[in-house]
Amino acid sequence: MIKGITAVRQASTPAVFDKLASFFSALGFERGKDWDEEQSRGRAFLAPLGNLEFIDGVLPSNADVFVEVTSLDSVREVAEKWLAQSWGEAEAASRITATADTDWKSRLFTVEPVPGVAFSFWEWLDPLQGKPVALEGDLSAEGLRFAIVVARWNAVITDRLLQGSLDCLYRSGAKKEDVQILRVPGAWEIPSAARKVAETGKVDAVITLGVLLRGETAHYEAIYNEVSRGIGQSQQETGIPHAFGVLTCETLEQALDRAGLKAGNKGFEAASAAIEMISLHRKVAAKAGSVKA
Ligand code: DLZ
Repeated sequence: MIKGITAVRQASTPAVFDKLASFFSALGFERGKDWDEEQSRGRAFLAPLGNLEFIDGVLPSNADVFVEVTSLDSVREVAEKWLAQSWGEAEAASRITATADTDWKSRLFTVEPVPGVAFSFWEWLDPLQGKPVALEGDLSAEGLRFAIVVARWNAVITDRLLQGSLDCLYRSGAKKEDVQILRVPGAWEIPSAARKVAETGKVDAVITLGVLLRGETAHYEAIYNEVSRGIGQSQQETGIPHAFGVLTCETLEQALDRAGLKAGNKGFEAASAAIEMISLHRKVAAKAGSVKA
């Protein structure tokens, strides 16, 4: 399963390393895991989305990292201020290009925080790109509290789902102390544990993980219906988002595919849905004037 892309850049000197870290911190990037060891130091900066693009044609700038932003002008202001402080007013101007339209309906400027290392920042002219305006949840889990209810039945698979959920939560900014894990015997017990923990009012979302295998489960349909109904009912009646990560498969092989092999990891997807739904609930409430998103 492909998990992410990391663009690694070697700083030519310790001073360049410090300058680059200072520049990206000033821009407000979310921080990743740093390290300081005898052989090397690392500073990590995260973005909600990453992709790798190969281009057959002319590049819009000499930068080899392009950062998509919203509010390009505000980003530019921060970059200019940082340049002026780091290099002085006179040199600052030579380290940043004018903001110009590109040929892909966006605006872009390029900045060289240190000589020979360039970054282009850009934003869409029409950020919605023709799509109707919609309220959508964000994918940051910073400061959010979660309960994961995971069934022990078919643990070889549910452990992988749990790993996927934790991976998503931590990489999205959740703190370890804000994630409770509740283990239950089987899928049948998930709704009751989910409801109990949701009712404590101490979690912002519940993630439910289990595996029902048709071949192994007598009254498979009846159990599945009751598990899904119970989780849905707990969600509706407590008002706390419940992500549904209960797999229903014909075979163990199919379940393994959905737990990190060929078909992604449904635990990861359920955690991501939980984060998004917390944010969406808050936005809807904020729009209605009751809570700050
Ligand atoms: C009993 C049972 C069976 C046959 N199959 C499954 C299954 O495929 N997946 C699962 O999560 N749990 C199964 N269980 C256990 C029930 O969910 C429940 O834990 C027990 O019946 C005890 O109430």
